[in-house]
Amino acid sequence: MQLGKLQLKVILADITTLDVDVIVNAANTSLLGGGGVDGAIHRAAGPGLLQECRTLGGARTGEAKITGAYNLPAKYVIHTPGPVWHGGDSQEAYLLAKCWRNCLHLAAENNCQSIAFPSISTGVYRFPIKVAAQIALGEIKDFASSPSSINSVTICCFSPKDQQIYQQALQTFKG
Ligand code: AR6
Repeated sequence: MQLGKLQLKVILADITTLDVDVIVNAANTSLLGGGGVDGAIHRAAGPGLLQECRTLGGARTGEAKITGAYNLPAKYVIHTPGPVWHGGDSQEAYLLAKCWRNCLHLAAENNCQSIAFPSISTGVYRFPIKVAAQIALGEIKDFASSPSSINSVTICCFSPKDQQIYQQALQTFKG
């Protein structure tokens, strides 16, 4: 989908293999690694990433912090702790929107042209993926309405089912 000068696509891939300027890590507030996509990114990047993450002092849910990407093909990694799903009345939607927004702005501040996101919070953190997809698209669309360095946003899914959900959200998205 084309949103102004920004190209948005939904793909099925391992995010650690993507040759984009920045990949987003669905981290936890320690920013010191974990399982899921976080574990995969740290394994593929190598120990330099953890060393740099140790200097960051963690991050609050919804915040975003940038590091180098070490052995990854990307230039940078943006780490963002998504919200844990507690049923929907604990500001989960607001916090997930904040993750997507802060990552996009931080990537633009660092002059990135292309960014790839995993499905933040929908794994171990159990955020319902259909709701998450609407939130993600809303933030991308808002972001695309102002000029920035970013011309490509990729949502990188890790299962065909997840990919189908984001693709369907994209097709039916009205803003
Ligand atoms: N490439 C792309 N997506 C992936 C990959 C990969 N290599 N591996 C997993 N996913 P999760 P969360 C997908 O659980 O829910 C960690 O321990 C996965 O299928 O990684 O935000 C952190 O340290 C799912 O769709 O992140 C935190 O403690 C999506 O990535 C906690 O998990 C997110 O699932 C964060 O939980």
